[in-house]
Amino acid sequence: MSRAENTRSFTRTLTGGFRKLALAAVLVAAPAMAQAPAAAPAAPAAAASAPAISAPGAARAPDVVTRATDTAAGASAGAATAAVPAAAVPAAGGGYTPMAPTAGKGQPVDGGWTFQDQYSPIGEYALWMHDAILVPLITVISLFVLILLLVVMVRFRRGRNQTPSKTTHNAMIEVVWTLLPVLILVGVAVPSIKLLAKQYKPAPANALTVKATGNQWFWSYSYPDNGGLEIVSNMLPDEEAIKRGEPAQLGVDNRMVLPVGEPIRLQTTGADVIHSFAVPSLWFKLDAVPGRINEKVLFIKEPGVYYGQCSELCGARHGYMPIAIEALPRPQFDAWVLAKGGSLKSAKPAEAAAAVPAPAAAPAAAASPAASPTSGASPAAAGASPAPTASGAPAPAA
Ligand SMILES: [Cu+2]
Repeated sequence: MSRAENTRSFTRTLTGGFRKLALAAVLVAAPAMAQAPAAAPAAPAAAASAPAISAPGAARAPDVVTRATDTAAGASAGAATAAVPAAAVPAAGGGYTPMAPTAGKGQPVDGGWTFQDQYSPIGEYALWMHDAILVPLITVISLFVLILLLVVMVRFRRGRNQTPSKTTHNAMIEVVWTLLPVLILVGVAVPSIKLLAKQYKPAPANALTVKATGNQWFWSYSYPDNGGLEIVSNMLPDEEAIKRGEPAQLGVDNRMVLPVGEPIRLQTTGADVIHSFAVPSLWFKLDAVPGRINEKVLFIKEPGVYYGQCSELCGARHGYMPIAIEALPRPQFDAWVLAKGGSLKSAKPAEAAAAVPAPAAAPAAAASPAASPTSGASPAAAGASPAPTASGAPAPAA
């Protein structure tokens, strides 16, 4: 073999090996990467140019009603009417006061460089995988390759190595550099696929259903299990957020309130363009796509306020549609629902059906009079099917 041929065969061996490695690495890393956390809040530069932010305080209740009616592809007329008592009750003095956020919990921290602390079981598992497996592995491999490069550069430099070796094959080394990466990747694949499977696990049938609709540029939340309650959530102006003790550009006028310690079926859809509902500290990110409903389980371990942002470039004010989730123990959540004019899931089917103005819900509930209170009204009102519900499935008009 000539020297040129030697070099060519050596290069072929190397590139073939690298191609296999790269493919395997992509396969293994993909599930983990899919959940990369949302970036820190957007730069404050354009905050002042926000023209459409709702007026805080006294103006809140009428604002909610107008917004709900205005929502282009959103709520039906019936749902808009349902929003009236929802907004009017707290304005008249309901028992709910928004929880004060805890600094550093559920929100970005100054100088933060890694994931936010996690408050869901899946988030804790994912964070463990990142901290205990991925980062140490990446560090060890990078250092190992760096040391090998340095050794080669020094020991085999031209000055010290006038007549290069003509070795082309070494069975032992080739077996090792193929097997070792395969074993490492299999080792990473086990927790990685486990994490992926956890995230795909559907919610139990009796889980509370909540739907988040992305609009240009605010979020609206509907609670089909709670009488079709509708909440419209707009970002607070910076001064107002700071006055209320909330992080600027993350605070909102009306939060998404959820119960803690139970699985929640969180559905997302888009009213106009694709948005993405993302809350880093709860390890939750799900695209909100017009014309379809995505769903994923959300489980919050402890009460608190958790902030997130729209994470899909959705237009000019994409950076100004934050998400604020307030997690409360079940009794306080129920009290919030009642204060907002909603009904509880365990209410009698007849009542629940009456409270839901969707034409689809009423016949469904009537057709199954023998159904138990829990199973009666909920599936029809749950909005799990693409059929129109009180909360307004995405209109195909968009
Ligand atoms: Cu968006």
